[in-house]
Amino acid sequence: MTNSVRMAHLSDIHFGPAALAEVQRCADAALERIAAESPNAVLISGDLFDHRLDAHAPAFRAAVQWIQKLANCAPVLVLQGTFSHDVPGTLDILSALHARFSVAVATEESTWALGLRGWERTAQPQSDHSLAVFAWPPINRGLLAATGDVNVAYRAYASDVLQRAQVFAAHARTMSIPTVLTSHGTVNGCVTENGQTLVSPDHELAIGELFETGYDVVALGHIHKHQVWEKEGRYVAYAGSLARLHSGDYDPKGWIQWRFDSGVATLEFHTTPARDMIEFSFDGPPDMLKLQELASDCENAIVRIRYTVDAEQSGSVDRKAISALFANAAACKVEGTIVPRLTARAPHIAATSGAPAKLAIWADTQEVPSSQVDALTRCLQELLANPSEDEIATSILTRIDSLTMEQTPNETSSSNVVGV
Ligand SMILES: [Mn+2]
Repeated sequence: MTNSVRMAHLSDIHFGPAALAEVQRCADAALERIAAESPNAVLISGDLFDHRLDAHAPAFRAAVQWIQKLANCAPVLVLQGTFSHDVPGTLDILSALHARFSVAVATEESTWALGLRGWERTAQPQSDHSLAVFAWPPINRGLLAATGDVNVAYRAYASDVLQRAQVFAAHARTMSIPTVLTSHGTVNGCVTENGQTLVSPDHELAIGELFETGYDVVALGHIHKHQVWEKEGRYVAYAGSLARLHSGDYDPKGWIQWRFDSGVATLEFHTTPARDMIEFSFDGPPDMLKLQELASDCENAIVRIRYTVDAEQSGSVDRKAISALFANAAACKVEGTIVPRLTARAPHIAATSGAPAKLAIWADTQEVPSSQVDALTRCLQELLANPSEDEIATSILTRIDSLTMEQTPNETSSSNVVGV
């Protein structure tokens, strides 16, 4: 084995018709850099495709040609991604590609080692191997749910896989071969490209468990935000998507170059020329002249325009006209927030705090006689002093009772009146 090994780790390419120009530009930029750097191996940790594609679709051909060019630089290992993206069976064609090096496809749990002729599927790495990889692609969770709770079944399955992975890494380590665990799933506590933190015990991967497997590097796909965890010189990392695929994603896009020097792993993040994510924010209706001016710099960018207006102004915002200004952008999202207008019949009373002060202002404006103001103030103080509704109710009832008893005898209650 050699003392220094370099592996390019790319992920979530998403070749498909929707963003093909963007994906192609970023994929070509990565390819150019990889050709120049000449790493010992290339790993793609899932989601090469965006969805089911026909063999004659331009996006399918673009993906296959790109993989072939990568395989002219170094041996390529492609991991199965999410089933809705890498539809089962689609990746198999890649292993038939003719290139300087071979393309290996991992669609099931499998162990690989990098030899002189490229990736070899092997139960145990040998001393002439320079890198050992445990591939753990997604599985169909539905198949685990035959009996009982699917999440409980999944945890038991995952624990078995990680145990096998641990044994494989331990063996490689006895021969000082660098180890990589690659998977495609969600790490509990990771952050998405929209800045949302995903927390649930039902996510496929737990960061602590991944570190416990003892791999130098856990190279992940699925989450499009590039992020890295480090513990005692070992790493768990998402390469992130190669291109900017969604609105709200402000992060640099790219791929990781891993380097293993005499048992020490290091990483370098290489960015791709992903399109810009540009946001304009207005407090009030968007300034159309300003937007017209700004639109010329937004060609091919993902544009987000946010504004906050009150209910009366909302009708004056022409969202279609705003979108039309950004017709050259890759996407234009217009998001308006309407603030409901609070109406107060007596704004000076509404603006004053405390019921007694409000009462005083009201009495003043209504020219209420001072004796009545005093009585009302006393009532109010009494109400405010009473801690419970029950006490208020009891005191009112007591007062009604005493009023009834003070009734004069000639006052007759209506029930005693008989009509003739
Ligand atoms: Mn993906």
